Amino acid sequence: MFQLTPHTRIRRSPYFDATVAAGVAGFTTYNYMLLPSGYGDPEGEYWRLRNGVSMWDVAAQRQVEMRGPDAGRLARILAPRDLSRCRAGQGKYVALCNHAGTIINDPIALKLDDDRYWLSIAASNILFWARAIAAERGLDVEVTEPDVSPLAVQGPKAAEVIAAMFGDWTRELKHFHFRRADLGGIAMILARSGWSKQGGFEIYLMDGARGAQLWNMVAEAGRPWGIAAGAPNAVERIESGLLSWGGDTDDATNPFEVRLGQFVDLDFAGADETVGIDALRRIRRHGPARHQLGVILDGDAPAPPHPVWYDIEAGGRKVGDMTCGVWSYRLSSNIGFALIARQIAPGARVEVVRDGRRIGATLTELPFS
Ligand code: THG
Repeated sequence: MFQLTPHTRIRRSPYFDATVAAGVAGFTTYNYMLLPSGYGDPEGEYWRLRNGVSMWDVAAQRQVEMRGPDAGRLARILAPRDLSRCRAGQGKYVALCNHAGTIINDPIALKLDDDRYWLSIAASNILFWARAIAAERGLDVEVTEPDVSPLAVQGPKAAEVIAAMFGDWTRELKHFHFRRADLGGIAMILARSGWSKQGGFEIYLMDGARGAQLWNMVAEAGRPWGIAAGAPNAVERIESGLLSWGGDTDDATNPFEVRLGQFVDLDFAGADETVGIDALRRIRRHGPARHQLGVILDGDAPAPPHPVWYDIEAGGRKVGDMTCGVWSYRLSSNIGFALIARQIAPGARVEVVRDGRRIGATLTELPFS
């Protein structure tokens, strides 16, 4: 195998030393930062997330802060979703699009105050995008990347760990809502969110010098529930149908193709100035060309990692792509997502072309379970 060559351009998270001490086995990069990808026991990490509780360094989910009199207006220009009833302390999942209606990121928008928003971004450069749009529209807003680094606590036992740390009020926190909750003199925000469907929280550390301290506090608080280090889990997220922007999308994917239409509003007050709104209205009128389904491959041996898209064929011609794939420990099958011609329906039989071989497969609705 080969190694990732260090470079100062590829940043370390505030939790870097703690993850190394915890035995991190691999990293990927995300927003120009190292993102741990596992600790050497993929199946154990999966079951801990499903049955217990896991802690993840997700500092690479960087924040784009928009601050100033036009912060709300910039949020509205960037996000085709009605945020007018979003309160301070509330977040919403949004599909940022370019002028063609192509998704360029799928962040959580957090409203901290009327004049202060964060976009908690997936891996694309929204700092540059937001600054460019703000300047072109002549807005009075400052766009920065603050010193904020999320640490996720995910799994059915996450609520116990978080209540032990922060108190019982956290049990009532609604999904995507958040509150300032400093602990041990460390500035942080606690949110109910996270990139799994097993329930959980994200602690947004607001002081990069205190990463090891926060990591150790969570590890200590979680000990009674068997907490251990993990990472955003590909198996769980595919079973649960969560989108990975940039992995499951290409340079022509619009929100309606990948099941994000439910998070897109087209006719709210001020929508006419939102980037991409005309294209999105047109796409909704005509219907998207592709849609996203689950795919279950025939055979019962775990497939190798899935570093590229695989062609999906039906009747001998290409009808779409398999954009991700994993061995599902629960379904005992290789499963993944298909981005495929809209005419092809769930239940259809197709062939996935992997390394020159054709593998029979069945399409299904998402999520798998
Ligand atoms: N947490 C934070 N920042 C993030 C992510 C996160 N930035 C990058 C990436 N993840 C953004 N993408 C997603 C994708 C899906 C969800 C959250 C962020 C998600 N979706 C649920 C769903 O689709 O079922 C719920 C959506 C809803 O009901 O509104 O949770 O994880 N800080």
